[in-house]
Amino acid sequence: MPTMDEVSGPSRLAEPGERISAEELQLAARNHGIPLEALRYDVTPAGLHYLLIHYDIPDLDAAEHRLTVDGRVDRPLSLDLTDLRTRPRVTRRVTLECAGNGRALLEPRPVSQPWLVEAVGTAEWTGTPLAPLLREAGIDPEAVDVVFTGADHGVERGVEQDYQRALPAAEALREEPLLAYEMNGSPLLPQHGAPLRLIVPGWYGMAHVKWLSRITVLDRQFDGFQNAVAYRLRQRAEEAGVPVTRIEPRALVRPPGFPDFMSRTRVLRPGPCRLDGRAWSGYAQLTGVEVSTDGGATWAAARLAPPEAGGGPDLAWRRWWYEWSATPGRYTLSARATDASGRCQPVEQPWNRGGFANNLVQRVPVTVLDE
Ligand SMILES: Nc1nc2c(c(=O)[nH]1)N[C@H]1C(S)=C(S)[C@@H](COP(=O)(O)O)O[C@H]1N2
Ligand SMILES: [Mo]
Repeated sequence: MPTMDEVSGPSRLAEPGERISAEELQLAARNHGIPLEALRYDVTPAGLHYLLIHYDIPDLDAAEHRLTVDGRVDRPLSLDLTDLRTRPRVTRRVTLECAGNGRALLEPRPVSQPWLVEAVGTAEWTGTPLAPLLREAGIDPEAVDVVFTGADHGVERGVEQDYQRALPAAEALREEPLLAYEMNGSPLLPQHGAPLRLIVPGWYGMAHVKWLSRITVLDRQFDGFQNAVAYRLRQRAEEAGVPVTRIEPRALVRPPGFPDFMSRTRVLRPGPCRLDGRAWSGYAQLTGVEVSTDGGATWAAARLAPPEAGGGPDLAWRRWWYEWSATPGRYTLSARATDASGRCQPVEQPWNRGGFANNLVQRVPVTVLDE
């Protein structure tokens, strides 16, 4: 009899010099990134926001959909979308970034969704705060983890599963997490989790469970695949590793000029050029963004748009800009962000086997023409 292991192999690293495969291309075509020119928008139009879907988009009917809250609670709940929509409504601007962003640039390359730098987007998410709902259900004060289950189903490295991710109870009870039913003022699109998803501002994408159908409170640590096996930082396959949590600081350059069709090398005419882009961190407020035009040899301070009131981490990206006077030649543009926790972006790759939480500085090759 065929087994799951035959259809679903273990994780692996590419051999030295091994190119991106048709399987990786198949994932990349399903899970597109933000076109970098869309860094021009404060809020990413929904169709330009990156996507990451492990299995299939499930077939859900918003009118029939129910959210169950169970496990270590005094009063289990079963709510439909109308119930959720009559609860307190808040909108938060939040930057989502996939934990695997930058993976395809690593050496050796973890074979998985081959992101370069484009697994990011910012949306206005509207929904109802999670914590009051957990308190209403009477969450056990001894709760350890809260598990969020999506309606999507698949097999990954031999393990058949619903997509499930747990948050530590203390994180689930913070005021930021939302049960979101709208993105940018419209009902969620199928690919972004319709009709209901979790938003955990400041955390990498894997925590923001889409197609949310169940919330289960546990008095122990969750040992499901996406927490215990995937999404851990480890150097060797045998290590337990440490969980992937919040978003490391990162800045991206909005590529200036115009692109060559094939290489996407940027072409510019000489003269004054305002470089700009976006920067964010899930840990703390940004303290600065610097720009390099020589591949990271020298850095100059960029201007940074003011933070949101409140002094917390930059849960939505901030615009930065820098006045460059472009003279003919070839350049490599980079930007790097530093936050108030002291985290910064490395110019040497921060490598781990899954290719997670890697915030290596971006490199944008630019040719400035003679005239
Ligand atoms: N149910 C479910 N939720 C999910 C996923 C998934 O495959 N299934 N992918 C996660 C990952 S890895 C990321 S990066 C984000 C991407 O959210 P987006 O597609 O809305 O940008 O969704 C997360 N939520
Ligand atoms: Mo992700």
